[in-house]
Amino acid sequence: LRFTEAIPGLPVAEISTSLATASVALHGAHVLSWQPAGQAPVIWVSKAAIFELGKPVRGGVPLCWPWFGPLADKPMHGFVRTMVWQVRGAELDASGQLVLRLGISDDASTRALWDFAFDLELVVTVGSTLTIALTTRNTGATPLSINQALHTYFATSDIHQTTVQGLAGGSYINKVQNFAVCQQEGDVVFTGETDRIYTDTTADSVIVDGVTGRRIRITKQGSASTVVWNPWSEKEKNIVDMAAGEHRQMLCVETCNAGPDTISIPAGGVHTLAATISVE
Ligand code: TA6
Repeated sequence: LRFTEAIPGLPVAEISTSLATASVALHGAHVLSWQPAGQAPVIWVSKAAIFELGKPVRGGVPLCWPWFGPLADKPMHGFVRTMVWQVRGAELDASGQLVLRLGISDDASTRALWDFAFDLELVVTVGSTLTIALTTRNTGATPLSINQALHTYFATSDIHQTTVQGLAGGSYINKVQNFAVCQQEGDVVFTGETDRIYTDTTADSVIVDGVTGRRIRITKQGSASTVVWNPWSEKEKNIVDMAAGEHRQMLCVETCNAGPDTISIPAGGVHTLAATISVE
């Protein structure tokens, strides 16, 4: 583990073990890459991504918290993806995985946007699997109500030949159809802009890359909703930090507490949202 600062003010933890390489920016506690030994990169970052203090990064694993999506005149997807997090610890566990702990808690800037006391800790466990666990602790005297997402961008060879298994039979809120509630029949396939909150699902999702045959499994905890997103060719043009045609090589499958899956945390209580990503 070493910290680099290619861009002043934006330190990145670079992790390299016999099991995998990974990088995590302290800005946003943002996982930027993970590559298990012998595998192609699993996480996608745009070639046009902007690395600047206060700006979210297009790709990797942005943390959406304490709300998901837009909220009045406040920052989209909450405010912690653009805060600078503190390193709370880094150690190798018994199986040779590097465990990195980052944290933040409320301060004047967070209170101005959301007037609650909290402590947030992100534990990233880098090995032949990748586990990302975000723990919210209510350090105040009143209950907290949150929505959140591990807004994970995955790399794929060709979105037209990519499917997502594990969501069949479930219902979803279709953001590209005026929030209509729809039913998922069979695997998810991509034929246009896709922006869906699958509600009431705790199941694993498996991304199948039809070109390479690679399967990426996402196992989750503390989550009853999954978001699937691809902006497709038209929306992509309006996203300044995405290059032309890049929607073909990415998709987001997000471990969430989104939509009706809202989490209430009593004073002194704790909730952990976690995803384990493995390659099959
Ligand atoms: O998770 C899907 C989504 O909420 C989409 O609606 C889309 O806007 C995306 O997130 C990206 O949001 P961002 O603020 O990172 O541009």
